[in-house]
Amino acid sequence: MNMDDDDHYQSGYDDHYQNSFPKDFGYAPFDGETEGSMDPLAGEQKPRILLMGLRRSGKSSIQKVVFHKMSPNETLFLESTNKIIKDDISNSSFVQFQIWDFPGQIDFFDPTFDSDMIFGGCGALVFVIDAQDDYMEALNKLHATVTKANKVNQAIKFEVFIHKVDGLSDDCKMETQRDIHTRANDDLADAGCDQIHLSFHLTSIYDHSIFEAFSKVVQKLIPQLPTLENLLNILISNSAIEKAFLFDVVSKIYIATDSSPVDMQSYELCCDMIDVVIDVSCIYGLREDLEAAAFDNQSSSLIKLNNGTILYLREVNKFLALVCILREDNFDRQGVIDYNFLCFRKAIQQVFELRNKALAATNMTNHSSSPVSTSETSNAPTVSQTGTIGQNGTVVIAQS
Ligand SMILES: Nc1nc2c(ncn2[C@@H]2O[C@H](COP(=O)(O)OP(=O)(O)OP(=O)(O)O)[C@@H](O)[C@H]2O)c(=O)[nH]1
Ligand SMILES: [Mg+2]
Repeated sequence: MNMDDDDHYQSGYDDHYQNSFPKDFGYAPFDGETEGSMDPLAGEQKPRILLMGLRRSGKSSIQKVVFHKMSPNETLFLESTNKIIKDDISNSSFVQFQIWDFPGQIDFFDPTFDSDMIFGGCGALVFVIDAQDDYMEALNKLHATVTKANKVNQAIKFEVFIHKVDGLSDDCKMETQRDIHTRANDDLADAGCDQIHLSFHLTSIYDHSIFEAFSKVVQKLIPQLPTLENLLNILISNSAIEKAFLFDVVSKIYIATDSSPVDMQSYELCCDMIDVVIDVSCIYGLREDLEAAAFDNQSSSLIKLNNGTILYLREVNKFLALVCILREDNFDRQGVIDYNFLCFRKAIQQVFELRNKALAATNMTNHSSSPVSTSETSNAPTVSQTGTIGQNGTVVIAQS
């Protein structure tokens, strides 16, 4: 690459960096006017994730860091939120939802607080607790929030983020989690609400834990998750891959992984790989076409680590990338892996097609504001161990 013109290079880099993705790739701000657009999940129908918790617990920071690429240090300058901020996350066909960021001081007993409307279409409620602060008040608020929300909508998934754990030692993290877990569940049991299930996550915006936790929250809202996991399991077992993640490239949320346990280091490695690929692509990609995606159907990358491990990234569609971790010895037969990947990609496309067809059909026949249809799960291709996909075409994965 010719780097003779430093200024040009620099400004090109900045432009590119800031526009890492084509406009329709990023997350557009919610304008509340999505009805009537071509988006099959337009307007009310997108499931909602609510971010609640006391003031200064870190709600807006989480939303900005995960979905708007804000650097953690910049969150120091965020102002307190004084009204509900609705953010439409429409980057991927699988990850389509709205995030509602609430002000810390929201009062459920205020007559203007319409709990039916707010909790009605809600898929998940993320309650953020500042672990560096005294959390007794936060636990009271958590209890009040969860019981109120559960009365309105029993389908809500409750996710408690024990947040800002970057300031705590490992022992302290565990102790805090245990304490919060016990107290929150005891409060629910005392109130006779044992049926409410809370999931707990230790999070911080200063490492990958917040992305990991959000991945798990989002995965619970994806009806096709079992199909995706099944496809990943088939792919890795037939290709001698150790671990595979299906990533939403913009947010670095993984929307599915195979069923082997996730270790944080592997996830971080894969996140870092996506950053490297996007950055290199921004710098060295075709500059004359700034709108060209830093991530497109040509995107693929292979990184060899000095411990005999390989990271392998392939584009699955406009929004999704498959990132695999495998041993170098097993990469000898790259042809088989690549063939299997193509089968995997085809299967994913079929899942998308079915989903879009089901949504389009629902939209044609029904304009009511029912929550996102899960009817496609019944139509979704079923995957058997041989890798055959339903009646919509056969995908046979080769044995490595
Ligand atoms: N150490 C640490 N600080 C954090 C973390 N997340 C957020 N913060 C800081 O917490 C402060 C409050 O963050 P906000 O995101 O504004 O909190 P909020 O919950 O939206 O507050 P309100 O809008 O007033 O309800 C900011 O100074 C952030 O930098 C974290 O993971 N670790
Ligand atoms: Mg805020």
